[in-house]
Amino acid sequence: MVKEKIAEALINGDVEKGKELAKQALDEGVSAKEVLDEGVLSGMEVIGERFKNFEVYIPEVLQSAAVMNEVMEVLKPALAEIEEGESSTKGTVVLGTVEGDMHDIGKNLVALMLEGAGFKVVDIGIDQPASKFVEAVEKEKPQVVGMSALLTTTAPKILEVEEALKKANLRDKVKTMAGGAVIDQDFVDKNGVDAYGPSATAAIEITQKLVSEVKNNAS
Ligand code: B1M
Repeated sequence: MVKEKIAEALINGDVEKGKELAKQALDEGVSAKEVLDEGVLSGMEVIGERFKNFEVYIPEVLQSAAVMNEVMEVLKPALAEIEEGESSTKGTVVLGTVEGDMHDIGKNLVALMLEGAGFKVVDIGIDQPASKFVEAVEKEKPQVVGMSALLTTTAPKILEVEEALKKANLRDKVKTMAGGAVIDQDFVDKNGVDAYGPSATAAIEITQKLVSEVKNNAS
């Protein structure tokens, strides 16, 4: 019940209610993951649908995103605890939203979950051209490069990152992962990306696997 109410608060853009309910849920023993999946993300799904159908507009979407960020602040310590317990292999991930794309809610969630799981996340931000991904890889020497894209028009930018990494002779030193509303398994299979991240929680296990592969190749 409290999870549905959190989704409702998110849909209504009610920050205070969202925070209060998230605290209540944790106090009642609801897991942070359940609050995330069945409260926050299901609320965001409804907003996404309404945005698509022109039932709500940019200000409402941003208000819901603000509720989501505040609720995530409440959940953060509990999420970090869960994930730390589950993680074993650590590594570095360079993460960004590709050029032309301003969406960062999903990327931030991925960063939060990966950090909680013990990975070092170098978040290069939104609207990042391929050259910035390359620079970050040269500087940070990550095992994984994560790319987020939410628009049909920006998904091809993922290929530009792949090409730029090849040109800089870095592609065989890293594994790549892509996610976001317009990305699916078929897209990554056809475009030479190493892995598809369907969700922030799935991204943890996938990153774990990719880091292990890179470390095994190096040894
Ligand atoms: Co935008 N937008 N938006 N938008 N927006 C979508 C993506 C859209 C699908 C809505 C729709 O029409 N149905 C549509 C894209 C259509 C398309 O191209 N196929 C769209 C559009 C058209 C636009 C604009 C062009 C609208 C306009 O101005 N006319 C414009 C573009 C701006 C730009 O980027 N250049 C725009 C603007 C905006 C806002 C600014 C209002 C806002 C973004 C705010 C922000 O991010 N700070 C916004 C939002 C919020 C959305 C929707 C409603 C929600 C996206 C979101 O945050 N979801 C979205 C509709 C939708 O996705 N159904 C929509 C919640 C988030 C937790 O999910 O990002 O999918 P998501 O991330 C998930 C997974 O995908 C995964 O993990 C996350 C958590 O589980 N994941 C990864 C994501 N990245 C990953 C990376 C990984 C692994 C997993 O590894 C690296």
